[in-house]
Amino acid sequence: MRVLVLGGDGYLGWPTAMHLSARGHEVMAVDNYLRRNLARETDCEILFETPNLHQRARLWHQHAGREIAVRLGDLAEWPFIASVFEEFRPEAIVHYAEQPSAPYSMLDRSAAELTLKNNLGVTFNVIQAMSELAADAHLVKLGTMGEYGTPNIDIEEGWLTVEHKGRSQKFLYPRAAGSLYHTTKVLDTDLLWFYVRVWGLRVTDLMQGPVYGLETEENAGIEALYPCFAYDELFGTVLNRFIVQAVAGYPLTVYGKGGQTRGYLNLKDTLQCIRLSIDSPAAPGELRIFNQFVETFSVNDLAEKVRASGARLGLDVRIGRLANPRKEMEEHYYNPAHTGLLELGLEPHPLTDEVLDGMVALVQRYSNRIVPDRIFRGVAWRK
Ligand code: USQ
Repeated sequence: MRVLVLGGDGYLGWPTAMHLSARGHEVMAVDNYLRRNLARETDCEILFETPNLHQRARLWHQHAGREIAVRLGDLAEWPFIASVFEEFRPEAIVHYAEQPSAPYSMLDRSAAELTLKNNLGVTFNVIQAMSELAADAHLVKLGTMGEYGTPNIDIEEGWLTVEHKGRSQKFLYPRAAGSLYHTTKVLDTDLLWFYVRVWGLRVTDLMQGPVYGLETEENAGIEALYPCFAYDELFGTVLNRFIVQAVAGYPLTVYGKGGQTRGYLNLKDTLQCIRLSIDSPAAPGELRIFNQFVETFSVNDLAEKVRASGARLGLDVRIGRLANPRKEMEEHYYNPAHTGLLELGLEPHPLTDEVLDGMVALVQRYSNRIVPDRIFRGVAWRK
């Protein structure tokens, strides 16, 4: 299949491009380096050297004998996205092309505006480009488990049937996001649902939890093909951050009471979920929603696991307790359904001791690159 990977330079985008290419899809990766530029502007550079997309595509070709086409430009600009769709005529589109950080979206007014305009603007343009130039293509859109928030009832997979005064109707499950970033994903879902209803688009919206990990089948042992692994407060996800903190001897930055529970998954499982979604597309006029995670953990669970892993590897890991810079529930009920992707064939990689020790040991090899100043700044959810 011809698969467009939008946001193909990112933590998930580049591994996805390689994974789909390795499985015989014709892949074009598109990016405008927004994520790289924001990291540079905010002094949040990542742990590994990541060559630019053209260089990585060349390395991939040398390594795997397969081509990944690369286009650089801003998908929020109509002439650019239209030229990409006209040239490539995608059969599937994987849409990661969004500002992905909750703390960045809460940094200040201009960061919030960038997040809102970029995320909604790109999703809108993707919808328009599909309708005009790739009407039968299937969109695989990355949403987030954070769209649901932490309600005091079970979270269903995207939809909820409501009984009211003797009648019933299926609605999008209620959303209550905890940051502006997460709210843009709620707005994306609403936009997609509208155009699915009126134009019959085919869409899979993946409600993904925080991802951890580094190595995949395609990049194992090749640093230049590693994803952009962030450990700073703005762009790093919590487990990746804790691993780096453990190696740096920095007390683990548990926010508040640490009972915040989320659904986590290994980067390898993100790749499987995307591939499985592409291989069995949504029908025309269907908004299919999957909850994309493998296991739930609280922040305290993760901190304990990293402390134990450190002990096995000779590191003395301390757990710190910080006043929570975010506005979120620190003790709450959390029971989300996640059967859809398992039914499609997902074979989960759980967070075993061996997997965690492997990640810690890998980061230990690069410990001299860690800049402790990047670990915590306290970007607060204030008014
Ligand atoms: N947390 C800490 N200490 C830290 C960092 C985070 O206690 O040093 C806590 C946060 O307060 C939160 C939880 O860990 O309760 C997860 O935080 P995170 O930074 O790993 O995840 P989040 O900001 O929600 O965003 C990440 C990705 C985002 C994705 C989302 C999935 O950056 O792109 O959509 O995970 S989810 O969390 O399910 O919404």
